Amino acid sequence: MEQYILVKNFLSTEEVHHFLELIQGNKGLFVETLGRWGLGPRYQVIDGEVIRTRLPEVFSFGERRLLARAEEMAGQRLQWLDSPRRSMRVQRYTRRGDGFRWHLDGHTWVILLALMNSNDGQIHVISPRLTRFLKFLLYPLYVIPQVFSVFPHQRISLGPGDLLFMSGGRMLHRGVTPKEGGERVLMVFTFDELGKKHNWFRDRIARFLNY
Ligand SMILES: O=C(O)CCC(=O)C(=O)O
Ligand SMILES: [Fe+2]
Repeated sequence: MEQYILVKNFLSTEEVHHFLELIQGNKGLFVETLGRWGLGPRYQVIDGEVIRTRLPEVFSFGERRLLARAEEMAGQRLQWLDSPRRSMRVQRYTRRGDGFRWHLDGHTWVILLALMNSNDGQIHVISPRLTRFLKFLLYPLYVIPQVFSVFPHQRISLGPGDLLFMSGGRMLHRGVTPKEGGERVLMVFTFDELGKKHNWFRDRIARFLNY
């Protein structure tokens, strides 16, 4: 799989409504990230540990419907990211400028499942091939990640129910919110190759940066 797989309407309209209602009814669970002086992501998040205890339906949905599907799409055996906190998340972007700078995920694979996108939010991705060259610039250019935008990238919009599967660990990507008003809500599920050992160092960095 060279790029990514987009599955339109992976969730039915009823399922989308159901999850949205569940999440709206638990808005108090969202924690707002501060974006670490503009370097980290800015968004609202419910982390995987909270999902397990307070939104068990989202957790079991992931277990039931997504792991096998992700393996099929990746063409290999996978495991959930070995961090209960970061293996699943619900993410919400409501303000212009909310989102993620160009980055690589600490885990190899990710499913982004959109429930709502009324602010034209997008995910921008750079191909794995180009990423192989550019990733060496990621840390030297840490404070000016915008420079990656000059390289060719694809812009993906997910509508309610759409699923995006990609190798977020091998493709530079970012999430953008171009306008004020409306909101984008994603359920995020993360996977590694079967047998991959947890990298505590990367986890510490990710935790520091809030993603
Ligand atoms: O906002 C997005 O669409 C991208 C999210 C993302 O890259 C992540 O959660 O690691
Ligand atoms: Fe990411």
